[in-house]
Amino acid sequence: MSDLLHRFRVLWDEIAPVGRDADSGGYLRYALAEPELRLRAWFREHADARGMPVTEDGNGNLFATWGDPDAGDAVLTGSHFDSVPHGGAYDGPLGIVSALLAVDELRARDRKPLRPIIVAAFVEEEGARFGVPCLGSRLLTGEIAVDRAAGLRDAAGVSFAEALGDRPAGARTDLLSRVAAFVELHVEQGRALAGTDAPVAVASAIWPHGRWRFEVRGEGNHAGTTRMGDRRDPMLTYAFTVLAANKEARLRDAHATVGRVSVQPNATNAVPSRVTGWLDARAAEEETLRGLVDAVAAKATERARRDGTELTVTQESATPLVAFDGGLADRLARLLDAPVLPTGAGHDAGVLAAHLPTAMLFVRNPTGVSHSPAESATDADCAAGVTALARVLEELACR
Ligand code: HGY
Ligand code: MN
Ligand code: MN
Ligand code: MN
Repeated sequence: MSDLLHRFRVLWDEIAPVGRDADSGGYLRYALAEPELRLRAWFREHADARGMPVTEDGNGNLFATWGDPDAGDAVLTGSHFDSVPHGGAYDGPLGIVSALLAVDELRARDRKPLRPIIVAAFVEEEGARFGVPCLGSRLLTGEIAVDRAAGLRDAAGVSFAEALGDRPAGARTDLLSRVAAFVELHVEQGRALAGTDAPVAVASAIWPHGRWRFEVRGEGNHAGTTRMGDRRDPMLTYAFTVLAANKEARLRDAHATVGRVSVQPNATNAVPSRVTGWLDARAAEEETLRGLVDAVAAKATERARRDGTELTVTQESATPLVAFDGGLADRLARLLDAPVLPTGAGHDAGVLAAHLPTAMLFVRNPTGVSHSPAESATDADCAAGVTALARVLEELACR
């Protein structure tokens, strides 16, 4: 294991500085923008060094193949490079680095792929640049049409199509018709493994979740001359909505987060004309999730009426409950002697699970914190993750 520890550390030291913000220690890796482009170049370089041809599907997803592409349906693995703003180091890249090292492990044991093993780097998994999470995997499955994605714009107004640049036209490839299974390794993003003696777990399910935009319009006005009774202040309706989301989530043992807000005109001495907040809501069951969002929308609507503001609620993305392939999950849990656990975090695996047998491996995160610079994993656990992934790929694809 010490050799693997060393090889993990070498690769990790190469990518860890890329896109890391010196002040926060978090990562600013936006899809198809400079730091993430460097990681994509790193991926190509390391695939080339392993003799793994790299293809791009025109939607920005990268695929590196080990073995004869015509030898049968492939086993797909990998994850994403992009991060949330000031996100952690492991969320995404760990799955890609581990996949490359797992191929190395299998080669070192002189294993030969009976069917091709493809390592994927999916584009825009976090939705931090273009607003739609798992954009790359949803384009691959056809869940999102290429022309709808092409028009998505980032904060600077750059469209996804422009960001793709002169890559081949975003035709939906038929890759998935030639894939037998997908296995994504990912850092665990909660505390389920922290404090246990299990460095690796197998995923059973992903909670249903989605994103809703709450746009509140009121009357912009002067902070100094407008009496409180004369105001139609959208910030009031917004603030109440955040408190209602928090309360309704607690009542249902669900999760509600408003982590992003935009204010017009966003001036200290002006009553806002418009306040937009994005609700990220998640729950163990669909019905609970629907009840949560309906309750928050109803309370926000009532409050808007009182404040004299106009509220528009728009669902921007939805991920239904993902129940991973139970047979595959049990088989891998037995193979690895690993626990099985659900997660509230979305993943490309959650998108692909609707289209092919899919599994996830989680690597222990001692802090249990994610989407933050405090996200963590020890080298030993990461090496254990590589060993587990190699074992799974050997079981599914090698002789
Ligand atoms: O938001 C999520 O759950 C994932 O990390 N993109
Ligand atoms: Mn994430
Ligand atoms: Mn992720
Ligand atoms: Mn993911």
